[in-house]
Amino acid sequence: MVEEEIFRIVKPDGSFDAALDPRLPEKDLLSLYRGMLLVRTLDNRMLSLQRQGRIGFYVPSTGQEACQIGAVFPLKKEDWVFPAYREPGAGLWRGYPLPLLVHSFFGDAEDISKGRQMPNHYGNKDVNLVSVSSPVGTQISLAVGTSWAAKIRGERIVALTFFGDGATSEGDFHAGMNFAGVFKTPTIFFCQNNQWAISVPVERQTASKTLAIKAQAYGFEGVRVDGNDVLAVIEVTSQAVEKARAGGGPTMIEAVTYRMGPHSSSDDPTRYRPAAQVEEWRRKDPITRFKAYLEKRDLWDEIDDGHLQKELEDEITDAIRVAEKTPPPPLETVFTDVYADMPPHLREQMEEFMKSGERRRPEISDKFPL
Ligand SMILES: Cc1ncc(C[n+]2csc(CCOP(=O)(O)OP(=O)(O)O)c2C)c(N)n1
Ligand SMILES: [Mg+2]
Repeated sequence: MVEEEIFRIVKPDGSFDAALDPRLPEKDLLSLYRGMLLVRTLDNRMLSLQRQGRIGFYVPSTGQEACQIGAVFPLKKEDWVFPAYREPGAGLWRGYPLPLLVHSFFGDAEDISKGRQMPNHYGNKDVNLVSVSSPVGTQISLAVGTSWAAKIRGERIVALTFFGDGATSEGDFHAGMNFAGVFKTPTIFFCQNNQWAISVPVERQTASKTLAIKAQAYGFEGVRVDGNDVLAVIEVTSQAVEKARAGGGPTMIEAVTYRMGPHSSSDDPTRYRPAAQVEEWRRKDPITRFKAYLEKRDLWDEIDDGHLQKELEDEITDAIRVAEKTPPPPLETVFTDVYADMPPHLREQMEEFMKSGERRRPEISDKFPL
């Protein structure tokens, strides 16, 4: 494939190229739709919770559902995923339980990281989802290292890392790509080119014609795919995964997509991007496109859609209700999980902290009703 071409199976109106359609089983198609709609629904609910002051911060991924789910669809349980911060769907698809993910947004006592992480920094070792990386691009070299270790050990696993268009300007991206090319590591570099790095457009990231073309310089294949076409994302990622598993080395995938919402709950994109561009991409929405595809294949209709939307809303409401009733993590957890046997100086600090912490706790819980 020529690097500048964008691989696509389903067009925005749901019509599709029958010769390219992978004809996935109906069960998988419906799960994919459910998975994408769950992320979209979760985004809407979490952003409104943040606006009501019930959670501190949120990073929406509206518009990028096909990327995050399509990219992990071909992976096996034992493969590794190194996310950036806009991939809750990748975790959910791999089996991160929704209630547990919601606990992480609240940073409460049931949160896997016991509220120690920054908000929105989920991760779950049960599903080989490494913790979110917000220093841009640092996850890339970690994925390369993990896949190199797997290769040395003779394990047939791959590591897939997500990163954005902005991350391609970071040193970690170039170091990781170079190392992967030289050592032929089983790494999938999944770049979500969502056109923006906060307020910086992709044109200011590179003078290269595309992002995928950069792989050539490192001696391996780079492909461009329509990141709003979940079937196309699955197809190119499956090929990359198969190649990596068979010892063929890394692939870079540039998924061309769009961040439909703000960068985070702290951002107002209307200050830097034209409304016409947002509108143009709204017409390419990955969820409406996939829904139209399912309808064209007589697998879905408005009644099914109504039922599913209600079911997802209810599931999220239940998770929020439970999380809001969950207390904050116990104060002493600040000190635990570092040493198997706590050294005396730390124990001393913990006891002192517990005394002062007890005094401050009512004030904290007044501000943030948990
Ligand atoms: C090393 C580093 N520099 C700057 C930032 C601030 N920052 C956070 S996200 C971001 C934009 C990243 O854009 P991109 O890689 O395109 O990912 P996107 O947010 O679009 O998904 C920036 C500059 C950071 N977190 N880390
Ligand atoms: Mg970006």
